[in-house]
Amino acid sequence: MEHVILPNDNYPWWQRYQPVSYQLYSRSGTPEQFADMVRRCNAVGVRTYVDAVINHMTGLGRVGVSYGGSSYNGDAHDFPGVPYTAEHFTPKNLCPSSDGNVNNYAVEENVRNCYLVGLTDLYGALDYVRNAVAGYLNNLVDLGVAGIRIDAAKHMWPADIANMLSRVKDLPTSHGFPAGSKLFVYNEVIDRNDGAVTVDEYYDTGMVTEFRYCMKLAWGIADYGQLGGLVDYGWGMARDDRAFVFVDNHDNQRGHGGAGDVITHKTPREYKQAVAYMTAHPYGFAQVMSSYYFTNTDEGPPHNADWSTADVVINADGSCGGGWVCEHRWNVIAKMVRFRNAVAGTAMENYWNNGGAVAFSRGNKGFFAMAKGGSMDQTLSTGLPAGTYCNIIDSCATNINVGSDGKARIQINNYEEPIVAICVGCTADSGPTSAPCTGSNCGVTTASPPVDGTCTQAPPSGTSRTVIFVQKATSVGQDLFIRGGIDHTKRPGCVDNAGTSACAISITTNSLGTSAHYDKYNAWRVGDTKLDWYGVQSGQGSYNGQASAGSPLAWTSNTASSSGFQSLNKWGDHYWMLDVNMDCSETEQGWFELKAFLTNSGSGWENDISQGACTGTAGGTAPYTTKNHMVDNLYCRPLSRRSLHRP
Ligand code: LAG
Ligand code: CA
Repeated sequence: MEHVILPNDNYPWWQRYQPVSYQLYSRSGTPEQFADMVRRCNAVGVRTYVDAVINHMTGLGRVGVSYGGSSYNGDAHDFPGVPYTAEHFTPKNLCPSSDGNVNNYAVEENVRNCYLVGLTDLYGALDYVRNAVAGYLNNLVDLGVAGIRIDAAKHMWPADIANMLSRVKDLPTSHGFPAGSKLFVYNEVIDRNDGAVTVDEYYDTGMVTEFRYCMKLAWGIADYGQLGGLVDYGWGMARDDRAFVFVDNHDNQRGHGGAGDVITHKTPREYKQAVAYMTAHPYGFAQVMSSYYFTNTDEGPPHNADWSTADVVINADGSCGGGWVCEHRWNVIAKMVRFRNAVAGTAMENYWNNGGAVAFSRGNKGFFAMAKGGSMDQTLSTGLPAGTYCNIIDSCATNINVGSDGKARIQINNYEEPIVAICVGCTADSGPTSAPCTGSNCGVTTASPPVDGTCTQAPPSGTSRTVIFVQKATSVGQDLFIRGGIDHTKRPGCVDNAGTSACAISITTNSLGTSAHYDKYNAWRVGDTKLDWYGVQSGQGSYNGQASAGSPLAWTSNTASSSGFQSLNKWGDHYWMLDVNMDCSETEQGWFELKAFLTNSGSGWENDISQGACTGTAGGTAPYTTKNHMVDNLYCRPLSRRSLHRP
């Protein structure tokens, strides 16, 4: 959103927390650039979450013109870019503090009706304000944003938030969200059992930040003996399915809100242990922080000469440069996110802690151990089936053998990364495939937030973007589909039902565009969750009453001026295209079959195919022969078949 511009303070990071309008201009770019980023991220399974500042506008005394041209005047309560005028701000008589500012956290009305650090407080009880905020959120939803953090939610009345959210539409299926998905919401509430406002008041409006967790974790990393008490409901910590947890955030890592007793990237060795423990531990929905380096606590992000935010520099080794820390790319952190996804939905068991080292299992799916001093040697119960596992933290350089009694000798000898994480199905560079997110929980409903991992919005690991072109010069009005999967004779459990057949392959379709040219494609790809042999799927979208006949293709061209232009089409007109994320684990070692299907006085099924062996550098031998097209999905190749060919 547009925010104040403060050259005299060297454009501090907290400019952003003084909104001027809901136009998406900021130091980071334009609305068009934002929309483009979200679209491209969604296309590769990366979701976008927006920090929504809806409790207030600018501070008193702030006057100027913002990035999108909107003027602002805090003292006059004048924000024509929305527009908001004085009557849209909380009436003075509702705030019990003498100077009008929040200054007594023991009194609810003080916290919620007064001005937080002098920021002009929006009157969320008004229909007009609720509608303006919902308009902003609906614009984000239209652009494909998956969720929001509600800044300063503690300073808003839960009923006002609930009303605003009730006006927000479901997430668009055109961006790959399952029908009925809701905006993911987490409420920022700093609660240490030290005031009138508590986290449980926000359970109906989404998840809620759990700042006690930052402290408890920091204490535990300093003294492993305390890790066992990480979650302390006696201290009022949020319910497991509502807690939004993190090691540090943008405020408390630099001494702003919720600071004190927090570990940050400035002590990397401790930070890795803290993030590892958080991601291994089942409590809450975990957020991984990604920062920029700073010395001054007001300092903004790396910037260009005009103070606009600088691009992130990615070094040859995958780390970040240009002033960006990119904790999420650190080895331990990236690997532990995989571990968390691999063990999602399991409980913590076999907990062991000797004060200097800690270990536990996650159901029968994973086992985690960590040694404060850098070394340990202990035989422990892992909860895992017997077998040989490898430590994903050291990229499988070391093996761990679990005996038939479930026990294993756990040795750590690594000062910088003193961690062992093993999980069923995990290899050096991949975790097992988790189930794709289906149903209304994927976007996170405010009523029942999801468990991360089981419901990550990104395609699960093992999912690959797959684009299929079929060349066919069709007649006007004809539509082309593909059907496919695995031959019924090759697998048990194959039935004529996409939802249950073991021969159908899970897909999520990607948008190719929103212009009228793609109306049919967009209508038919709704609910198309399988590449299968059986025609229209139950629940699949229809176009003007016309049912789909498989997975829809869109007519494309390589001519830039054509309405069907697609940059991936390198060949010409009439290259019908499908763009999906495919669950590789359901292919035959990366192979799958398909055939085209032409409707509207078309011939139906494409003729049988007699396909020779693939040649060229990517060539491989199909697992069986078929009368259909046999496709070798290079990105779905398992390690054993990947060799040097993986593009
Ligand atoms: C939050 N959570 O409730 C944010 O996480 C936190 O970063 C925001 O404060 C705060 N709420 C308001 O959105 C940040 C800085 C403040 C800054 C404020 C507004 O931590 O330091 O206040 O954003 O930009 C600044 C000055 C104050 C001044 C105020 C208003 O530091 O001295 O009174 O602006 O002009
Ligand atoms: Ca308020």
